[in-house]
Amino acid sequence: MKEKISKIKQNALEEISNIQENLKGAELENALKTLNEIKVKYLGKKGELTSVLRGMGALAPEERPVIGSLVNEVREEIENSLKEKEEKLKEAELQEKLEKETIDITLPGTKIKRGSKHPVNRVIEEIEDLFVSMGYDVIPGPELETDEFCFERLNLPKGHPARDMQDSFYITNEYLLRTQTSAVQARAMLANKEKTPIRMICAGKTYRREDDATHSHQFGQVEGLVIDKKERNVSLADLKGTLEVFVKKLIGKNCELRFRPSYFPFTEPSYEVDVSCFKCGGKGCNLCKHTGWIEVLGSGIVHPNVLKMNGYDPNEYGGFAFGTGLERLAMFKYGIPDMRYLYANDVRFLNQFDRKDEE
Ligand code: 2NM
Repeated sequence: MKEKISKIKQNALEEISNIQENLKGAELENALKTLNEIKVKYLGKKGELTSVLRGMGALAPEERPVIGSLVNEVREEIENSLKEKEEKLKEAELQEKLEKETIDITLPGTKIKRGSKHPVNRVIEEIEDLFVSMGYDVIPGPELETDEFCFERLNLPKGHPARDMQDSFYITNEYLLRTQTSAVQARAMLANKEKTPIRMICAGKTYRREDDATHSHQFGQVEGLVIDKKERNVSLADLKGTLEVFVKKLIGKNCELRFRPSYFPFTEPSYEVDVSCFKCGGKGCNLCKHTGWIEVLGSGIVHPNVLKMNGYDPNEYGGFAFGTGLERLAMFKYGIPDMRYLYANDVRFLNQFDRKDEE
């Protein structure tokens, strides 16, 4: 019996070592196949070593454990030898692959298509960067607002024409889509509880019930607010200087600003701000309707009622505010002739605003 087992071992190991290692292609494949056949021949269910175990019943009881452990030893040796050979053959297989599969790195790559930032979002980011550089905070707020923050606390009491149901998207009697981002400023003032200074801007989507060639039911707004103690003298001069920096950064260094008296419910006095026409330089053209000026901003000194209603004593605190529409700024900045391009989501339009200037 022992002899038979040692013969099996000798044969198996010999057959395994007979398999060459530096093979290629079909020969390599055949060698792997042969290796598997050897495994089945000796170690398989009907294999030679297995049949020795089966025949153990005929042995004397005291011989069984001796033969059993010998068979196990031999099985382990054959398994190890198989494994070693298999690793060598696999290694040869990999080597062959590496030699065959060369990559030509001089071929042109596949270009990955990337999206582009929407021009309105570009304008928002430019404005936010500018104001952050002047010490302002960028404050977000909800698009679904309450009547209280959108109107009441901004000095637009019930019955004011701006609150007309025809002009706003009311969800319930209390909730509506914000018609202006100033609602966020009211929230910020109330949350700060007379802490100063407040220097903030808020940019985002606003909604009104109108839709024609120059109005969309959804539009972008940015508004700014500065509040400080009275003795720090935040004045119209500061408002003027701030808006000059703002407009010159967005529209061009060489433009001039003009402040015209106007009316807003949340500021007193109020001003509309015009910029000298950047198309004709102020001579008069179709863009400025032959006036030489283009309206770009609304602004003013924060109304005492607004301060009072949002937790700041108007005898002790004061400041300025301003606001503007983002679509018009984007149109001016990029020379976009029709506002509707901004909403059409036509990739031929949007692709023109790729990220080249950011890289
Ligand atoms: C504008 C024009 C003038 C404004 C006022 C306020 C606040 F919070 F102080 F009441 N925020 N924004 C304001 C003032 C906005 O947009 C044309």
